[in-house]
Amino acid sequence: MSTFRYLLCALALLPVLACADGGTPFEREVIADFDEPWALAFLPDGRMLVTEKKGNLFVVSRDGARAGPVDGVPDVAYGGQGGLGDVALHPDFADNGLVYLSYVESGTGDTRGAAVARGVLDTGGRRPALRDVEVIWRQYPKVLGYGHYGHRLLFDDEGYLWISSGDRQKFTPAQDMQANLGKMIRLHDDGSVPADNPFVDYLSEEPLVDDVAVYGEIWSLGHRNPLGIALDDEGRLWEIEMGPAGGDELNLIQRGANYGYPVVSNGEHYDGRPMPDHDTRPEFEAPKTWWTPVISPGDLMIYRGDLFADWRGDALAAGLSSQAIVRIRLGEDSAEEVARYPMGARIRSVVEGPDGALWVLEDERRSSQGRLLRLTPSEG
Ligand SMILES: [Ca+2]
Ligand SMILES: [Ca+2]
Repeated sequence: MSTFRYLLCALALLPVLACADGGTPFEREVIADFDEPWALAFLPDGRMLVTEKKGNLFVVSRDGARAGPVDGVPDVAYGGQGGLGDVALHPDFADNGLVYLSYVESGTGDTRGAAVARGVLDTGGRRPALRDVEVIWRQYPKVLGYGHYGHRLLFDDEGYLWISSGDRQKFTPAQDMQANLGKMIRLHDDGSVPADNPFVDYLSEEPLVDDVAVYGEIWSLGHRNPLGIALDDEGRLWEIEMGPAGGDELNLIQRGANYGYPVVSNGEHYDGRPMPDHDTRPEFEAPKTWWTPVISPGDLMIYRGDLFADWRGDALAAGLSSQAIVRIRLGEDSAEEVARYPMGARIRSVVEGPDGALWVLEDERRSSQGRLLRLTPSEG
């Protein structure tokens, strides 16, 4: 920051955004408007796939021009926190064209649950399309309600598909090995269960419900609403989840670990009843950092680029209620918020582009649609 700008900031003569940090504030470029955008993924040719919660998928070019909506996207059950969710490319997308989508589907009697489908993206026709769409995973059981689907997607460096599965606001399923709610899920790319998952040999003491066994899918349990997952340079998986009243968590995901919800949380119940804190039950894996008041994380990424060189290895959380991007320094066994950048809008997602810029989805703005922004370091 220049001395001149520092003085203006110190005297509060500049908008807070320009003074958000002693390091690098942003230049913002508005790329396009979207209706409740939820997720963004870059194609190898530099275009993007953008999802809108109501069920539309678009192919978007660098200047904001869009093709679509893409045909063949599954019907989604839109409402509350649910609809079309995340989008991810298969690690071999350049060869197989496979695109993965998470979304909410209806069940019997107004129940709902998240699902993950994949299909081959065809951008050769007049209108882009997904072909050969197949569902490869479903939340189990489907329950009433419209919240806490989680359903972020991530492929790791070994080609495994990770799905963050929320507790559907039902609390106890997060500790129930007969449900895949409130869990981190690890699968092969076709949805089958890797033989080295921690609970493949789990023996239930209770009879199976509906003859469905989901233990094998589970990598970790005791999560509430995990809305962001990201890999660091060492291949470690970090996860960010919304706490109840207080207690948003950033967790380092360990094989077979239990993250405690709803037995413990550093937040409390919304009705004011206390929920024991993590330090009362050391057998549960504690968060590496946590927030009260909450930031309401919508997504998580770890920066690897050159544009914001000082940030390499730091995590960035998209903040919904906090209307901010939160920068978190990750340590070997710790994490710490080091900066918070006010954005003036609920931030649903932050993604690093191939150019090293931050591509940001606003969830919504006052009485208007969400936007796609591109952030670069400001001069000076
Ligand atoms: Ca926890
Ligand atoms: Ca508590």
